[in-house]
Amino acid sequence: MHVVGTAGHVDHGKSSLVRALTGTDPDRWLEERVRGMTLDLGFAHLRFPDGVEAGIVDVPGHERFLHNMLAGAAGMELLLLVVAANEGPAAQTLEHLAILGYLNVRRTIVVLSKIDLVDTDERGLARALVADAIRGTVADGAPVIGVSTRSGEGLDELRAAIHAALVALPPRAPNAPPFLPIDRVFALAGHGTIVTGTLMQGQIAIGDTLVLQPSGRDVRVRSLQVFGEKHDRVSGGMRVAANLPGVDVAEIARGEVLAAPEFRTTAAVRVRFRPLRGDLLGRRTPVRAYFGSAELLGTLALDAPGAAESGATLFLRGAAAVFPGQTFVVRRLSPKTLLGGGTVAGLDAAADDAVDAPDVAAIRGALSAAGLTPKTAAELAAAANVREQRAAAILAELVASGRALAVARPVGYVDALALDGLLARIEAFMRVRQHEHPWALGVTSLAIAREAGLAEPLLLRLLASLAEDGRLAHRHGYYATLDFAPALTGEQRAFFERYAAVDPQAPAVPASLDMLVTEIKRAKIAGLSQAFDTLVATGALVKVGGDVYRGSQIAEIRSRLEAVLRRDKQITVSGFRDAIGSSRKYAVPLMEWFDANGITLRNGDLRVLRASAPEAR
Ligand SMILES: Nc1nc2c(ncn2[C@@H]2O[C@H](COP(=O)(O)OP(=O)(O)OP(=O)(O)O)[C@@H](O)[C@H]2O)c(=O)[nH]1
Ligand SMILES: [Mg+2]
Repeated sequence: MHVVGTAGHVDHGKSSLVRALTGTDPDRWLEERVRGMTLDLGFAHLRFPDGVEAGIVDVPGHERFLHNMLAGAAGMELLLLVVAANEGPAAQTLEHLAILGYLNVRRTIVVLSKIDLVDTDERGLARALVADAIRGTVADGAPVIGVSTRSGEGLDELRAAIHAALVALPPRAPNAPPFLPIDRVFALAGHGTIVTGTLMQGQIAIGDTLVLQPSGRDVRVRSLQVFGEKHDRVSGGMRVAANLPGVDVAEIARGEVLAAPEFRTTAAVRVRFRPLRGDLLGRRTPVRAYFGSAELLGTLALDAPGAAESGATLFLRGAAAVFPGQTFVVRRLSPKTLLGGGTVAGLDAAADDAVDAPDVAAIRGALSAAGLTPKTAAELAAAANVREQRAAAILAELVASGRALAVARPVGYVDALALDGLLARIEAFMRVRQHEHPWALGVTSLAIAREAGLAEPLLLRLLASLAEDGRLAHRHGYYATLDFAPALTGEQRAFFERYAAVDPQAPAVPASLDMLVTEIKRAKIAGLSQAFDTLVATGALVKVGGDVYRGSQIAEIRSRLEAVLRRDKQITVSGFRDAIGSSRKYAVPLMEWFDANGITLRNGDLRVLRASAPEAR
């Protein structure tokens, strides 16, 4: 048996399709039926006359419920990507595709839904848009079938395609130890606790003793069902309901695993990781990781940041059960964008043993108790009742594995998770500010300190550590998220085009700073002075004494200056003035600016080129 999953944008007709294929409404909650929207995973049983069968997992399309979609996505083998013919691919069509590209999907069928709402021309357009959207994704090359649940058009063709795909899917590792991520827990009167999930591998039989992980609790399987039918034995790919006597419903939650005793839990997972985009991840990134039906907080430590694929260690906040080859995805803490995914390579035994050692646990406890206040190795040694030399060695290892961070001035250590929490709050704040003031260079440490409720000197030490680790950007005294680049509004750009543009008749003549300041005040355009600072910081405008040049003017003036210096070896101010076709009024401050910026060296009335002059931009 195999698991078929739906995916696609909100309202594109996923649940209607499951209903049309199986007769079961996957929207099992009253609220879902009232709102006409899927909030959580739904399940249905698909059966063919010849005995071929599958479980269908229906997911919510709304981005607010993406965590629920993720809890169901890991089990999917055959994907029904639902795209409404009248709307075409939309945001969550693409997001779901990106997520599923990291998981276990083996085959895809694209369902062009609501086909009754479009005419022949629009069908052609919808097909072209779909072909474009799936190129290079897990759905590349998938058949596209137009379907209407209203008229029934295309349903037979879709059933036949699903049947053919199911028959061709390979079985799921029947001899591997069983591993069942739990996605639902409920109590059944007279039976006790029932857990349900997709059995990812192996087999379970009545009477088996399994372990609930990560709690480590032993449980005996009293009875098994697959879509309401009793089974003595179930195997990989089935949607399983297991009755676990002696366990209270309140003791189990989605995200836990019902697994064979072979599985150990670990807080450090070695993985092969493929980033969605290489440029957004530093060496260490706090993440939400999705394994099976679980959402786990942790830190992703990349061996090779920037590489298309890299070994990595995922340090989890708590221990989890995983198996080698298991797929996963990670999202950023805030905003929760997809960062990438991969497969489990193994458990990081070395890191795990370190966690288990009592003196390491004591140091970590002392770190965690200190929250965001950096502590020295000596302070932590005293708090943990550990020799200082041993504390220093443990701290070095915790820093190397991303579980603690070192801060400077004075040297101290902070718990990585406390800092992750702070970073998530800071990032959320920066994103709001960057959205409101896209022209600004970023946010000041003072504003962040106020937002975070921390003293600025402490915050500056923490920010420096975060910036050094490549987890936020620190440029020109401002802090920003890594992906942020300031951009002026059209109105602001028009202003500077008007008041600071190069005069083509007099290319070496600048605008006056006084004039600009007056005009900035007069214009009453929002954010204009910040936009000016941004242009100066990024080199688009250059302040030279009381004058403002365009960056391109300075580059041109510099190349003329260097041409003369290469020819004559030296230059006077009047020689410079003539070379650039300007007046003495501008030439003197310009020469001083070139001195100050390490390009020329003054020797009496003469200037020479510095051997160490920086590269021209
Ligand atoms: N005309 C037409 N409408 C359809 C068809 N299929 C679904 N709809 C309508 O589209 C709306 C959304 O359908 P759902 O099946 O709830 O969509 P969904 O993809 O499950 O939505 P979420 O689970 O919230 O992401 C409902 O009003 C359906 O009646 C179809 O084939 N034709
Ligand atoms: Mg739905």
